[in-house]
Amino acid sequence: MKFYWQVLACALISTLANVAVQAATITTYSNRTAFDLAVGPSVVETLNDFTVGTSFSGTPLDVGDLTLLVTTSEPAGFIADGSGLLNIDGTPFGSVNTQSSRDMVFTFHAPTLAFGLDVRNLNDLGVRTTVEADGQSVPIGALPDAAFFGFSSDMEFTEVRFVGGIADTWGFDNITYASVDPIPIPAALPLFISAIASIGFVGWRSTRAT
Ligand SMILES: [Ca+2]
Ligand SMILES: [Ca+2]
Repeated sequence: MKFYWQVLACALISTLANVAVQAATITTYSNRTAFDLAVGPSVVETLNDFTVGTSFSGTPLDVGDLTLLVTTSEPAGFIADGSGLLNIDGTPFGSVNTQSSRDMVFTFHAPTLAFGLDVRNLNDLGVRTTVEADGQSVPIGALPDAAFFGFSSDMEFTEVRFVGGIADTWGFDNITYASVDPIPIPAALPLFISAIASIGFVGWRSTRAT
C-alpha cells in the first residue's frame, strides 16, 4: 500500500511541476455582456453586505469566496458607501489607491477560470496599474472612467493582482467569477493515466505475489 502512495505522490508532483511551467491562454473582456456569454454561470460579489469603512489595507478582508487586500498598512483600501466620484452604481464598493509597491490583491479560496469587475477611474489617463493572474500578465490598457474589466483563462488561478505603478485611485464593485467543474489539463492527463496504469500494475503484481 505504501508503494501506491509513492507512485501517486510522484505523479502528482510531476503533474504540478508540469502545470507550473505552462503559460495560460488568457482572453480579456471590456464588456460585461460578452464576458457573461463567454464564461457561463458565474457568481457576483456586490460588497453590499459589508460594513462601510471596513479596511482591507494590510489585513485581508474575507468577503465570502475570496479576500480583498491592499498590500500596505497605510489606509489605502476600504469599503466605501455608494457615493463619491469612484462609486459604481450607488451601492457599497471597494475604494483603493494603488501605487509602486502597493498592489490590490483578490485571492480566491477555490480556483476559478474567470474574473471580472466594474471599475471606476482605474487606469484613467493612461496605464498606471497592471494585472497578473497567479503571476502571469493579463493585458490591460487605459480605460474609460467607468468600465468593465474581465478575463478568462484556460488554466485555473486563485490570485488576481492589480500591480501598482503610477499612483492610481479607483473603485471596484460587482466582482464576478466562475467556478467551473474541474477540467482535466490536457498536458497533465498522460501523467495521470501513466500513474493509474502503474498503480494497476503494482496491484496486479502484489495480487499475484500473495
Ligand atoms: Ca456594491
Ligand atoms: Ca485613477
